[in-house]
Amino acid sequence: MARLEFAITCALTLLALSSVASAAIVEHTFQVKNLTVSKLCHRQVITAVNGSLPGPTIRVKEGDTLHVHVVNESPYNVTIHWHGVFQLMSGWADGPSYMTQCPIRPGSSYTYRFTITKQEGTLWWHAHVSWLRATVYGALVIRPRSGHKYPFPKPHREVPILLDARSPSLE
Ligand SMILES: [Cu+2]
Repeated sequence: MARLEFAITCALTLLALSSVASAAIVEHTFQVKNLTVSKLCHRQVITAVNGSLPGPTIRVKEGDTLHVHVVNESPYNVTIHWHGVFQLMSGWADGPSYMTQCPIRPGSSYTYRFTITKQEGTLWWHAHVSWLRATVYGALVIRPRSGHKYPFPKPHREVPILLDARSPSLE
């Protein structure tokens, strides 16, 4: 009986270690600051991440832990909402300002740390304070962990499509 318990314990330990071993820590730095863009012959100052609109696409596998260092060099308070991420045991990293965290003040930084658990697909991240969400956003692509299949036929090709959510008042 003791041998059976030992064998079961070893099997469970190996199973736990194999799921941990396939996960990674994915790190990004978001530099939030103002920049001037030209669109339809109109110059405008916007706030964006890493100087691009939309901001960087984050690619992870299910089970990975995401570390995103947000450096706020804009003149505004900012938070980043990880839209649709379950945030199991990491609700404080969800991002809505004044709900799960105080805003990241101008000149300050904050690191979001959370594990993507039990979900796959394409989500998005965006600022969750005032109208910054109009220009501070990007895609979050979650692929199945190594050795696991997509919950649907594997796509031939993937192209994230982000719709611009700018307010008419910013046009
Ligand atoms: Cu959201």
